[in-house]
Amino acid sequence: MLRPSAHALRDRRRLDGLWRFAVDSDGVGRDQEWWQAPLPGRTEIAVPASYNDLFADGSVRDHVGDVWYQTTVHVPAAWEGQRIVLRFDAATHRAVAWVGGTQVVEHEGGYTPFEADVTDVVTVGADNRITVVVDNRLSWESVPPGYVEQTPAGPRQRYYHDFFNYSGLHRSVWLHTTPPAHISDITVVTGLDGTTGTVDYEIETSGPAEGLTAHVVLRDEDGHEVARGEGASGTLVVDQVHPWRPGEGYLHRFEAELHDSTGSPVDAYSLDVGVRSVEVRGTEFLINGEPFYFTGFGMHEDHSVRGKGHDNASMVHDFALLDWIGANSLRTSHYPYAEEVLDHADRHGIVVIDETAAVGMNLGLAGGIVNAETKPTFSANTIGEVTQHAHLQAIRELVARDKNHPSVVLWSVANEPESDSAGSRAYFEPLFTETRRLDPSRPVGFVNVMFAPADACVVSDLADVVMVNRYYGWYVDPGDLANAERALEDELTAWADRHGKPIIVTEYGADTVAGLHSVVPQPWTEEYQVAFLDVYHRVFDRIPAVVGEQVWNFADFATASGFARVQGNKKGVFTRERHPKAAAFSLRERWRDDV
Ligand code: GCB
Repeated sequence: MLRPSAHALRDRRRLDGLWRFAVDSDGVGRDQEWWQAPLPGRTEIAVPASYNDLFADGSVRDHVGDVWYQTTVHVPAAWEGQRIVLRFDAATHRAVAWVGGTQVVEHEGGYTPFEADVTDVVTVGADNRITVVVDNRLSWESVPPGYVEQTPAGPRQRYYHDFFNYSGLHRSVWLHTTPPAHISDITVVTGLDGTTGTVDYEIETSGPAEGLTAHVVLRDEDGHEVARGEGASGTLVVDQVHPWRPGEGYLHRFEAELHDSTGSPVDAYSLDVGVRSVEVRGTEFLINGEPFYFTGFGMHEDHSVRGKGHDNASMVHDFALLDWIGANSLRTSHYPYAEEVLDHADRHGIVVIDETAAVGMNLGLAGGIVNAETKPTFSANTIGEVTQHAHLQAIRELVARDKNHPSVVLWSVANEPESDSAGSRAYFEPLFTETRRLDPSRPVGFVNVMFAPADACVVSDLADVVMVNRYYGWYVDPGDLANAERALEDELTAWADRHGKPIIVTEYGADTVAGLHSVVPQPWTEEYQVAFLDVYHRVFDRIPAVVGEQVWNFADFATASGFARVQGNKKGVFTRERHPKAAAFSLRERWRDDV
């Protein structure tokens, strides 16, 4: 599915702004067919944004179930004869949309785009009403999983992951056109051999595309043509190529056109392409054939007021802070981020570990802490076959969306699932196979939890890279950094010895309330966070198989309520407002050569 584009043959309208909004507290909107008329009430909402924190109302923040969005859009008369598409960049966690009285699409999964061909449904040259219902419930069949508990005070959403269940239309909504015969998908896979770059491409077309031929041109950043080709697939070869590399997001422009038999273009689509290679060799992670060491963070799409709503100003600022601190990478913990984030990473040479929304698949853990759960994680009544299908679909949609981003170097199929049981192996094996089938060009991994060390984990051998989250000195031996250092070194050494793969420590961190201090490092103080990270860094520097360090977390973030959370998770190196804690300065010294 290609993103909306605007040029002589295509057009697009972003439908962001203020929409009508109704919280369906009684769950009656579907029966009463709320899409048939203006929504009840006079509430307005900003799109994109999570709805939870926009109103000074706890019942909206913690609402479980449907909310409704509605807007009216004028479809230009000039769009007559074009294929008209309604697209949602994301709706968390599932949605149904109508144009006027006609249902046009439904979608499951909160962080990937979906669209509907509405050519025959919209009235061109007139106003059209669009209504969307968004359901935020998590179940054993959703990714991520959860369940709704009926309590005496009403339904409560329970889940096992450690971030707030922000919901709604988090990203842009679009109405756009393509010609009837059009380019429907493009896949590029790049390679680099010495100074020669290759771009394998494949173009899919839809509609009455008979007799049409595809023509492609590759241009460098100055607009000079460096290669051209003809046909729906092929390989472009570029001598003396300027590669994409970490820290320098050099991009080529791949321009595809469909021509009719007279040679006139009937459709065109362009993509930014970074020519680079990725390979795991022994315990090394190679980008362009050179060993790469990841520095950076597990992040969250999380800001005050707008929650998980994408916003370019905040994104630019977050990337400026990554640059300031010397981070060269990030993990999209724990769900696919807005595509704008990947575009930005592409352009700025930030390396991305791209993760699905499969988090909280471990009933022994809840909200980051050990959970006295008696239910098994993988079973017919909890995470089972239906979840696995949803998970496979989530992987397909993630790879389809992000396959062309040079910044993405590694797929993460899940964060901290149970991985030491026969059930976990049976659950995960098909997911790895499918990810590799969809994209043989990138390594695949998952993020291992502390309960499944090197000799107990039965999933890690399926992965190309070992990714581990560890909290010695926090959840284990809190306050005791001397023992934490020993235990961490022992464990990482065991991983290196047993698996012989590159190790990326994708989480390590300590909750820190900005402004709390102590002379002797004590948990929750800024001094402790600095000392804690120092211990980990000493250990990483002693183990050659460790090829990456991503601190948990970039910034403080909202979570469900819990006695171990102080208005959210405080492991940020920046506060939620993006003010630096002391650790930000010590990381900057470690990660930047010039400080
Ligand atoms: C983890 C999880 C992350 C939590 C973190 C914590 O292992 O992957 O989502 O937020 O621990 O702070 O507990």
